[in-house]
Amino acid sequence: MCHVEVDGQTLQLPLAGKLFETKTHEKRPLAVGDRVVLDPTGKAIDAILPRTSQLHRRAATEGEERAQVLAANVSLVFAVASVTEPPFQPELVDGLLAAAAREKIPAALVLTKCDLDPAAAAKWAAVYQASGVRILAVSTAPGHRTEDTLAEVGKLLHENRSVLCGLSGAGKSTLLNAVVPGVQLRTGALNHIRQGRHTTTHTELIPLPGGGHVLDTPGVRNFHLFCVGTQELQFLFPEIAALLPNCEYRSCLHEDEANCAVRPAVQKGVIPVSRYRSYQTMLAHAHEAERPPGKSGKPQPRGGGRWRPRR
Ligand SMILES: Nc1nc2c(ncn2[C@@H]2O[C@H](COP(=O)(O)OP(=O)(O)OP(=O)(O)O)[C@@H](O)[C@H]2O)c(=O)[nH]1
Ligand SMILES: [Mg+2]
Ligand SMILES: [Zn+2]
Repeated sequence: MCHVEVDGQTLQLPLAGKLFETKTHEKRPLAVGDRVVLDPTGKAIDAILPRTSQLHRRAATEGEERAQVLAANVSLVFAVASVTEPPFQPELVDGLLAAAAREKIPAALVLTKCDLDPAAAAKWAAVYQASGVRILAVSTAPGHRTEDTLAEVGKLLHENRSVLCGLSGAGKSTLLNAVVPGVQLRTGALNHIRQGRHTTTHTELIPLPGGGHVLDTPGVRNFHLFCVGTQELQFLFPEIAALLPNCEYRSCLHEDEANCAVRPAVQKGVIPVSRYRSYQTMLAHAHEAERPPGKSGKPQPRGGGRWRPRR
């Protein structure tokens, strides 16, 4: 059953059986944020309209590689990460930002809990300065509210159909409660989170009074790109791609090629080490996926052929 907004009312409707029969690379036929067509009776979902964008990751299941779409038809991705408690996880943030870049969805990095560690907030803001995303350092703690950046988040929320994504306990639901009057989402205590429990348990599309829609998602532990190509990857890291013209080889992947411009930039601190490490990890997986079938021992994407991102 799905919740479908029809003429301002939310109905609970089933999916037509045929939607489960089409074999695709996706884990589920429908994603939160999808636009659908109902059957003539108006009692079931008959078709899913093509998506304008989708935030998706490699599904965490064993066996065949599948894509899990976390949000469909979004115009802005908020990567929400606390600067401490839980600690900032660069690989998760970089995976999210890369997935957004791949779909050409603008992204913003929200650094939460700045009241707890202002120095860490400044450090991570500096790391992402050249990453091409807007950085918003916020605190929602009473007495420490960062009114200016919270107002910026509010403005972006009202202008977009956004998705908030990040680690459990990062403060996604708290952020929405703090900036959107009338929204009262359940938020979790930290001891809860330390035990690995999520507070938000399913993704919901919330219409905002004053315009815009937002998808609050349950925390994710990782964000790996689905079927990404080795040559495509650097273009998802703008500060790395910017140096490609200075590398000797146009096909340089900035691993151990001669006269690469990227590695010295990492050594000099021009490219943050954590960003380059994330790139390396993603590249290792992309190499693995590009190996011919049988040699890698890894499952190949369903349908054989290379999956291409939307343009
Ligand atoms: N000190 C401080 N604590 C915060 C801030 N933002 C959120 N928190 C706390 O962080 C905890 C987790 O917040 P949630 O909003 O439930 O986190 P979430 O990202 O929605 O977590 P999931 O729903 O499990 O994905 C709560 O105890 C919040 O009070 C902040 O700016 N400062
Ligand atoms: Mg939540
Ligand atoms: Zn290079």
